[in-house]
Amino acid sequence: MFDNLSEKFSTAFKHLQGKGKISESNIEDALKEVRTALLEADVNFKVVKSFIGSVKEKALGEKVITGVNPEEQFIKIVHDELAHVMGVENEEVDLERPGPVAVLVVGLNGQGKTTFSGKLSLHLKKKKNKKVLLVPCDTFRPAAKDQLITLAKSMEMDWYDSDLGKRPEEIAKEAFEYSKKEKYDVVIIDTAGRLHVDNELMGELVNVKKAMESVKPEVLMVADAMTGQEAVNVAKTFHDAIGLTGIVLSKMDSDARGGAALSIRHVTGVPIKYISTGEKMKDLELFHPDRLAGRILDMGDVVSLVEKAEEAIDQKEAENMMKNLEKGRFTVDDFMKQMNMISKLGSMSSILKMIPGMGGALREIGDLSPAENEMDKMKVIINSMTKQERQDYKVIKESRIKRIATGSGNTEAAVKDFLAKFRQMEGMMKQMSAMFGGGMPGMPGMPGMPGMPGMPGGAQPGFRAPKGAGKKKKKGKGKRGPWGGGFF
Ligand SMILES: Nc1nc2c(ncn2[C@@H]2O[C@H](COP(=O)(O)OP(=O)(O)O)[C@@H](O)[C@H]2O)c(=O)[nH]1
Ligand SMILES: [Mg+2]
Repeated sequence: MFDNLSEKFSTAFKHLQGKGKISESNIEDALKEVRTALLEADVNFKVVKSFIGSVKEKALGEKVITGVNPEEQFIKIVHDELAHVMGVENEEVDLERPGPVAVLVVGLNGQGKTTFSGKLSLHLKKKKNKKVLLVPCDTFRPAAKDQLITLAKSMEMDWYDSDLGKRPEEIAKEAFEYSKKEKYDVVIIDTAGRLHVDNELMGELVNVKKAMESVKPEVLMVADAMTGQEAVNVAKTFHDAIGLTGIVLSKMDSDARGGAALSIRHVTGVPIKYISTGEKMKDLELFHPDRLAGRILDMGDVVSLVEKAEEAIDQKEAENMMKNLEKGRFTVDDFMKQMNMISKLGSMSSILKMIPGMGGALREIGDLSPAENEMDKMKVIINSMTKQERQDYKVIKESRIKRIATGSGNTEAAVKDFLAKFRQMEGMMKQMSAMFGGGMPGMPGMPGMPGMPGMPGGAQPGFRAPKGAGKKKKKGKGKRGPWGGGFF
């Protein structure tokens, strides 16, 4: 996400390194590079112009704060301005009204409407405790109905058996009546798209919207973030024709240049409500402009990381592991559980990018897939071990090594290599648990992982955490989170 932009910004900020204070002449070069970076990221030129104007005004108007160097000050101003152009904090679908709440999901073909409809249903059911009905309403591409139903079934979500022979507005109305009768809280209607904006599509959507008018539907447009300003233009057309209440940026996991995220709100006036970050149903995030600004500037996004960790990590499992560790025990089973927890958080690079300063380090390292492959290889080896072996790897001698190698499709050398690495890890865990008197949180480092960067030594000089980072309130889960510094 935003890799190019991050890189360009970090070069721009270097212009202010070692300067005593911000002045008109010394921010000139930095501003020029920020401007180029934004334009290259396909940000709308009007947005760029107003962005640069505000940053300049604020930078020159800033009081000299002792102890804060100009580079840090400038980064902070750019950060706040980025958050500002992306819009308001975390507006979600409005659920505070008498239901059922109707949500129309609109957009062109292939943008991620059906996927988002599924994701939103899961989010509202799991996080908001809502009874949700999914309604296929794409009469243009009938296969979309099966796609939505398959998703619904995989999540045990209710769906409406739409009659695709009817007109979309009829389907929407019928489904809504049904949801009233069955006391649903939210009805998500997955509408049809087209390859391009055309009158037929707009007419169809206007009719669906009209049919729902009395219940003031939420109208969310899904826009592929990779398409940059094109997405912005489409959003504007949709908004003018049917009136949007929110935008969903999809495919933010791909190499989005940033143009859509940074322009769409400014140009259309419609708030971004969600971002879609992958093909899986759980890959949905609420829109937090300040956190996204932090990610763009390589400040990481520790708050989101902690939230993800809290969701993915089984508290009980983590506590058991802690108890083992306090006794100085670290088994292959524990290691496997840790690797599984990490995998649940997402790809390694996506996790690392949320850590302040790691974006830069990642760019230097490049591909992290060797480390991920290594983890997968280890898992296969562990899966070929018996329960006893996982509890006490020391029983593994020559004949067992042979068996594990054959079972996992590896060479004996690979199994031995794994055991050697594990022994090293075990030693480290013991050392750490002694050092911290057992108070050390979960994740061990993984020695010998190829391509694994070290601690955020690659942090940018003069880095400052964004305001509010790490201020997250404790959720009463005990003082010592299951999640700790070790792995990173
Ligand atoms: N990587 C990625 N792929 C996505 C995301 N959202 C949707 N897709 C993929 O994009 C394709 C089109 O999505 P779909 O929901 O069918 O689009 P629709 O035509 O607008 O309903 C599918 O292959 C999805 O798996 C996302 O956030 N990230
Ligand atoms: Mg679809």
